[in-house]
Amino acid sequence: MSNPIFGVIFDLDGVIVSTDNCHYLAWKRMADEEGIYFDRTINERLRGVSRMESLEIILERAQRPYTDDEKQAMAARKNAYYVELIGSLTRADILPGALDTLSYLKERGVKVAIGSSSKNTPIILRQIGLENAFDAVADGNAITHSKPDPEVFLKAAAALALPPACCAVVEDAKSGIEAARRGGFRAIAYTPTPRRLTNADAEIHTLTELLV
Ligand code: B16
Ligand code: MG
Repeated sequence: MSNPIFGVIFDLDGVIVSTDNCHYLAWKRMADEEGIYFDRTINERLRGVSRMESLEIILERAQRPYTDDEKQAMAARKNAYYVELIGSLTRADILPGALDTLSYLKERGVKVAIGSSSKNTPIILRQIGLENAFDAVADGNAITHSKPDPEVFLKAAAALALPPACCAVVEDAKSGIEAARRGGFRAIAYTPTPRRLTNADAEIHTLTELLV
């Protein structure tokens, strides 16, 4: 029998709000400027992965090696493009079912948190008007190891004062599902478009499937 769930930790990008296209457009602009091939298939590999690790994946197609200083500058440039794009996010960009699901869980006394690799989490939550909607927020600013390391989810669970075994993690990325499993959480894969995430404990296609 599985443990009762007293907390739900939501990934941000791809679960609460769809920023994937903003990440894609920002990386694409930077890659084009550098003459590095980049497409949406490669972009899929960046889900849940930290900014610097994402850059390393993009640089697999580079024609020359880049110094650490150049890499820092490229990541900063991409982030500036990204921040410009997320500046136009509004409440309308919250993904379907997210608000109803949050209300439902809160009404039942279930704690809710964010567990995101993104250092831009505070900006995104402000843009979509959810800065006060969660009992805890753990993000890329609070961690030294990004997904698939469980650190961000362990921080979120600790902030909720709950053990991992009593929390579910809702994730759209392979790295996030692996992080949840490694941390001892119940791993729920959220795949709005058909995209099997193996190793999850459960798979949902709409967030309202959590309303049970
Ligand atoms: P930033 P999540 C992740 O957010 C994104 O999925 C991933 O594509 C991005 O590289 C990462 O955040 C870091 O984002 O550059 O804003 O710090 O899915 O863990 O909420
Ligand atoms: Mg995600």
